[in-house]
Amino acid sequence: LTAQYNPPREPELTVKATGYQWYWGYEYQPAQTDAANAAEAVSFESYPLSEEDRPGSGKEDKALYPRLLAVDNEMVVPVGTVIRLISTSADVIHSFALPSMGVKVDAVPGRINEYWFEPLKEGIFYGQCSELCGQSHYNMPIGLRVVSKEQFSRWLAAAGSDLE
Ligand SMILES: [Cu+2]
Repeated sequence: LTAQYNPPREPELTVKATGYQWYWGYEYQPAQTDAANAAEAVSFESYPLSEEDRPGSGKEDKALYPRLLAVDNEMVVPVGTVIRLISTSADVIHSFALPSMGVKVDAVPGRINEYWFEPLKEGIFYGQCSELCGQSHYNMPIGLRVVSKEQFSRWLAAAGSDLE
């Protein structure tokens, strides 16, 4: 079990996913070894995409942005990178489940759970809260956007100012 848990390489990026009733908050923690990125952590909230927001956000394509899965701000990560995912909750127990990445980790208030994954191709992937957490349990999706490393650096640099 210990061998299964250990990541294959040192994680290059740590993202904290916090469950709230009923949305997710993401916080990017710069790698300690990477002085250039150490400036500031980026954090933002990710809400389910409402029907009214589809046209304004350019997310009208329901094949790419499906009902009950699409979000306003995706969690963005670079392809081919070992990502440490840490998860907790600010209220009740949620669970961060992203089947295409083999990720399912409980988000428990007062605890930090840790997992890792490595996306191997670019694209958009979806997951859902997998712990019954109240009225809108069904509607707090997880949207993951996997981009090239170069796109990711640009996104991260812009995110600090754009998303706050
Ligand atoms: Cu939940």
